[in-house]
Amino acid sequence: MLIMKRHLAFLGPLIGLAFLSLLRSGYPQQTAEEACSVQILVPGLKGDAGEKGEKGAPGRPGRVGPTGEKGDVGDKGQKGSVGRHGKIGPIGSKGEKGDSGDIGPPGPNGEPGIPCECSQLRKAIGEMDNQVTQLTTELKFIKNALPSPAAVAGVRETDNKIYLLVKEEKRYVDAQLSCHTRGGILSMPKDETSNSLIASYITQAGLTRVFIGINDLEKEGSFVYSDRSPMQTFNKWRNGEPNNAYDDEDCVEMVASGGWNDVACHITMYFICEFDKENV
Ligand code: GN1
Ligand code: CA
Ligand code: CA
Repeated sequence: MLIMKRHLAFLGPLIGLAFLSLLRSGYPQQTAEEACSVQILVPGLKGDAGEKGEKGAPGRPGRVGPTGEKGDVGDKGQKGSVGRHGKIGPIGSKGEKGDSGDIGPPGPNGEPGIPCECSQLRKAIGEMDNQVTQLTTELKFIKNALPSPAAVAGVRETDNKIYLLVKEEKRYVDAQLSCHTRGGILSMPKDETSNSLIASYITQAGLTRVFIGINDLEKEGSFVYSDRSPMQTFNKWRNGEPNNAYDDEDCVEMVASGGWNDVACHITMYFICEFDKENV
């Protein structure tokens, strides 16, 4: 077979092709002697058409076609499932203060204290008791042995009030302050009895006028007593008063006759304080 192939190469491709064709078409194999002899091989007649072959394997996918036209918008899809929780938001502003809580239970008992030295305290209390007893006795003497406390102190009194003439020239506000310091208030004649008593007090002292506790400092023309109670129907205004003269009269004086007159608060004069007997 090796020898045959060498001869075929020598005779040229045409002969080789013809020989191959014979081999494939089923001709009997030649011997070495036959192959060496000079022969011209020519193609035979075209055979009959063979039977239709079996269906071949599917071809390769074709090339990607051009982009088609945009279709109509489809129907709305179904609602998706709930998404994941979002990130925690920023801290909110401080809320309003809440109501107070209930009162808690009582705490535990404290440590026992150091025993006190009571004898000194008992002694001091005993001394004070003695002083109170002595003072009570003296006060009883003053109240009972003399005609009246008014006679002692130069004051005037009604059933429930005591009036004190203070012979210090002061402006209205300072007079009021002075009465407060003494535990009283600038006198407030709220009825005929008290007004008459104050008037006689002024006369007996040889005076012409004193400050009393009436003013319209807060609202012009709206007179109130020094305890801020509004003036009632009772009044003792002199004829033509109150006139708020010079647009500057917001305090009130009582003259010896018992009449009232509004005057400037910055002028100075004596004044009369009154005290509740309950508080004396
Ligand atoms: C006094 O200063 P004169 O006479 O104008 C008084 C007034 C009276 C007035 C009555 C400081 O004013 O308050 O309304 O008399 N002023 C003083 O005529 O006393
Ligand atoms: Ca006035
Ligand atoms: Ca006046």
